[in-house]
Amino acid sequence: MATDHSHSFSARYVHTNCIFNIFCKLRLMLLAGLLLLPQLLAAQWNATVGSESDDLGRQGLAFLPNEIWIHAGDSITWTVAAAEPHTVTFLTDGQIRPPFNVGCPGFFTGSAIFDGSSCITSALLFKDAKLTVTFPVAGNFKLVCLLHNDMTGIVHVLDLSQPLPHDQEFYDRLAQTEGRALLADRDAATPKHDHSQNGVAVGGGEIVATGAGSDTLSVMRFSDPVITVRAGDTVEWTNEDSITAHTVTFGTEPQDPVPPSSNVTVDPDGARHGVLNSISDSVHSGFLQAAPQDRVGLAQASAGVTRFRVTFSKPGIYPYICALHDGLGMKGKVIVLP
Ligand SMILES: [Cu+2]
Repeated sequence: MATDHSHSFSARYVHTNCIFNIFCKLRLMLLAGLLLLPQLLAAQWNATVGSESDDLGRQGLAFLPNEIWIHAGDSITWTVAAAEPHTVTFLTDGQIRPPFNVGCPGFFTGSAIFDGSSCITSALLFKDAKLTVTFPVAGNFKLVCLLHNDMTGIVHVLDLSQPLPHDQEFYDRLAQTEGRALLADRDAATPKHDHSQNGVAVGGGEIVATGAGSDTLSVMRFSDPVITVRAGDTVEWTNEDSITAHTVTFGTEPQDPVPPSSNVTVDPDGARHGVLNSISDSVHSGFLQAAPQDRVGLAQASAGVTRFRVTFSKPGIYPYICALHDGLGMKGKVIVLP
């Protein structure tokens, strides 16, 4: 008992003394610094999501840069840089890909930690929205967007003993170059399978393979935004984008854009078909979208519906939109002459 008492007395004495001793104070600060060192060493990286042309018509669906090397304990902040929304998502290996509005399930807002053991995702992030992810353990982690199938990247998280190949400045430059290169791809918006006299391509796109996954360019435009036909003619729209869904919507926009409106029938070749008898009529194609690519071990996907036809029985001017991308300027007009 006596020893204990004297020990605590002497510790208190030393501690009290320490407050007035400048060297002792420095030693305490050094100790505190050493304890905080791992946090001080952890770096904060920045990356962008998406790129776009000035008129918003070309959207680069990509993580920019597409691949990044960091240390365990570091964080990356992804900021959306385009009008098309995206998610920042890390699923676990073998996890079934969930719909974007379900999350994985649920969503993280602001920040998240990913160590490969349980998934994390943001909700849809619109322009300037961010998600910061901290990676506490080493590993190579696949990054995906739940809205766009072929928009993937990789984060390489290295042990602290490993050197990092690049700095933030390098990634900033790479993000710019990758984003611009994707938008500059000119052949993506050229209609390739226009077999109809009154054909309009609905968007266009290209998937670009990178060492870390894939970037996608989607052109959110109708190839001939104004087309002139005669009463009784049929116009045919074809979605030529590799992954992005579009619609052709005349009149009132439906609540649910996925199915076609009830006045749409199916032609023998699988194309959807509507008839407009007046400029005040409504007709909606529903989602026009390519079938997803098949993969070994998964059920074959059925053929996608990419084509929509509308027959115009009366003269007039018929404006229409893509219900998903009219905000990006995806609008058109059919002028029907007598
Ligand atoms: Cu669209």
